[in-house]
Amino acid sequence: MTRERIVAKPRLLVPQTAGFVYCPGCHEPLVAKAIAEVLDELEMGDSAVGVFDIGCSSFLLGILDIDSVLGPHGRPPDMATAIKHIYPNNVVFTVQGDGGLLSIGADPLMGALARAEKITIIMINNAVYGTTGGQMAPTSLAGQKTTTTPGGRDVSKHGFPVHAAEMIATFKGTAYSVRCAVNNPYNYGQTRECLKTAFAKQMRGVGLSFVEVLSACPSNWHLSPADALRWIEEGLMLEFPLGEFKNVDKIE
Ligand SMILES: Cc1ncc(C[n+]2csc(CCOP(=O)(O)OP(=O)(O)O)c2C)c(N)n1
Ligand code: SF4
Ligand SMILES: [Mg+2]
Repeated sequence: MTRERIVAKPRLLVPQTAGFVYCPGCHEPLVAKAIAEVLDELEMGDSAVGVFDIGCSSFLLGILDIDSVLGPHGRPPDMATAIKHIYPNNVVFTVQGDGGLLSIGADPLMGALARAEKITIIMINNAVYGTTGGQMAPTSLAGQKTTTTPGGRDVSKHGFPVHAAEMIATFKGTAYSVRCAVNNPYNYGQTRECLKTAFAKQMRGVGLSFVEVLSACPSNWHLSPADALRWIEEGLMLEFPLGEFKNVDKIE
């Protein structure tokens, strides 16, 4: 009987011999795996450049086996812009947290959107500042307890959650804007398809592409990995519905 290998470690993932840096139940490694699989499938591993932000996405530097650089907090869209202008034939993407992209990095994001840069921005929406201990992020839900909102996010004082994928879709220079999740095999597969589309829009020079991924942070949600998985569906997805908010092949 011949045996066919149907599952293997993605080629572009670096073996974590010294231990794994992500917390148990974190979804960011799944996003890394999806990126690695898609780049390999598209044969873009040698030409991809990842620009990672300060935050838990900085761990991707040692996880994805591609050319990559770490930006000052919030600045990856500026760095990706520069890299893309110098190397227009390479696929250039950022991976950033919701804090990094939408609060300290709001200015670089706005600039890249306004200029319609041909880059891909991937945002991990875990509804907190994960790395620094679970402070309120722009995406924290109304009523969500965080270290800076111990009584729960009070929208009359702290404002409302920011819907990045919907907002980015309103920019003329955006070719593609989508919200995904990796909480079950079906959604993981969809995320892979979204990443493929986002990279394709960039390489066809259509415009900026954006992929938001809902991602569990069990450590700062103070939930077990299993309960965190449930809260993705019962909490986050109610505020942040999955779906495509823009998908065009030409910007006119
Ligand atoms: C200029 C600057 N300001 C603040 C910090 C502290 N800091 C590091 S990571 C972080 C927040 C990260 O949250 P997010 O971007 O949501 O990423 P996550 O860790 O949740 O993946 C902050 C405020 C910093 N490193 N540099
Ligand atoms: S702090 Fe949260 S986002 Fe960061 S590695 Fe741990 S679970 Fe993941
Ligand atoms: Mg975050």
